[in-house]
Amino acid sequence: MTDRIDVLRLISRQVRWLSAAIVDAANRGRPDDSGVKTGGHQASSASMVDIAVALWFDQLSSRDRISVKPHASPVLHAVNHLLGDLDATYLPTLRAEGGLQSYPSRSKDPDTVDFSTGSVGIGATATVWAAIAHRYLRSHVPEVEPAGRFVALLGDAELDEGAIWEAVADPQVARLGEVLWVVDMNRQSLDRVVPDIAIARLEAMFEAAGWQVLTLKWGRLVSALFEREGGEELRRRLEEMPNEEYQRMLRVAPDDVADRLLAGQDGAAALTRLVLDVPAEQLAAAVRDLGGHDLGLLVDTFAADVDDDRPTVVFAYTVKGRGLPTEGHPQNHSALLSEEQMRTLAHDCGTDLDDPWAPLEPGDAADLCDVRRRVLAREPATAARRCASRATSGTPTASRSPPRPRWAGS
Ligand SMILES: Cc1ncc(C[n+]2csc(CCOP(=O)(O)OP(=O)(O)O)c2C)c(N)n1
Ligand SMILES: [Mg+2]
Repeated sequence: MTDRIDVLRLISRQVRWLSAAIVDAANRGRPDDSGVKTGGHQASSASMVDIAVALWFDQLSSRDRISVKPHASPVLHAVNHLLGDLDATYLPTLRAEGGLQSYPSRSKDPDTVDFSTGSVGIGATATVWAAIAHRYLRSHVPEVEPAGRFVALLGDAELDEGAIWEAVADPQVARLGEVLWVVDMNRQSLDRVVPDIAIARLEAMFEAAGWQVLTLKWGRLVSALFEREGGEELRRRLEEMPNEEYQRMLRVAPDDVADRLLAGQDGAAALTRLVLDVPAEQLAAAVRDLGGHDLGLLVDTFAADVDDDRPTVVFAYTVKGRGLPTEGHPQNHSALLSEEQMRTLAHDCGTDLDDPWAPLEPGDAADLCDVRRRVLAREPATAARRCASRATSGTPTASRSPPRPRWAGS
């Protein structure tokens, strides 16, 4: 039996593959004469894969509702596909008429989407207003069932939006323990590496508004190096490095990482000893070991550290384009992988570009998908919802067509 986190890693690899392949199929796979590319966001998706996998494949319950940053819609569809909620025939249809929408859409996408997103910031705040609306309904309509968590997965540039701060600072919101926001801190926006995200200021703003703030900066691999002699110096070097320099370091060959770390560090004897002692591949893995990619750390944090009596924001540090050849590149926002790059990615992910939607081989990862499909199966919306709707609108809703059942198999 494979370790639980190793199984999550296998699923993460498959979600990384599928989300890149969904965008690839929409572009290279659907040539069109207009000369205008279809587009899609492989790097924004790759950044959020591990956070999504930790939630859907370990943490979420069927009562939870989740909002996904607009440019990670391929991740949402890849997850829904693995959970049996989206047929493979839809996977090549991103941005095609009648197909998967550019951004998650409750009304137009064929699979389960809890919140429509697209205008950055708004989708995240919808979780807050949904939590308040649900509390109101529960207090007025006894049949309304308890909610789970209202979760938002945000891009870090969404924190530039005024709508976010209007929601964060609302006095009612500080009591909403069911709200959980996870910020994909890739420190990149549309077309630049954000030079100074002023994370401490953002943390203080959430804290001042009564939120619990959890920051997952480093994963457990590099944290173990921080414990060794010279480790404190390594941490300081990494944390004081400007984001541009950090992201450049991610793009050099493993053999060159030590030189990058030691550049300008003359006389740092303990740091030099540590860096030269760690094998190059391990050092390259360690410098990109950010909290938002450490599946064990993510599931433990979601399971144990999130308070129930106030909203929580998790700042999960990530690399934009994680695992893709565009990893950490300042111009990667809309970059599309070439056929050759897709072939290499397929190989790295244990799959085949010529059979991109092949299901997972029978085994632990496929079994976990089945288990999670059953756990996340939702009851079709029933009388309580219709009753709640009547209570608030004053009009009967029986003549409306019944809401479509969610999760396949439910
Ligand atoms: C209200 C609004 N303003 C601007 C945009 C254009 N826009 C699309 S994505 C984005 C930011 C992307 O950065 P981030 O949220 O950090 O996500 P990432 O791609 O880095 O994962 C912006 C400004 C938008 N969609 N909505
Ligand atoms: Mg970003």
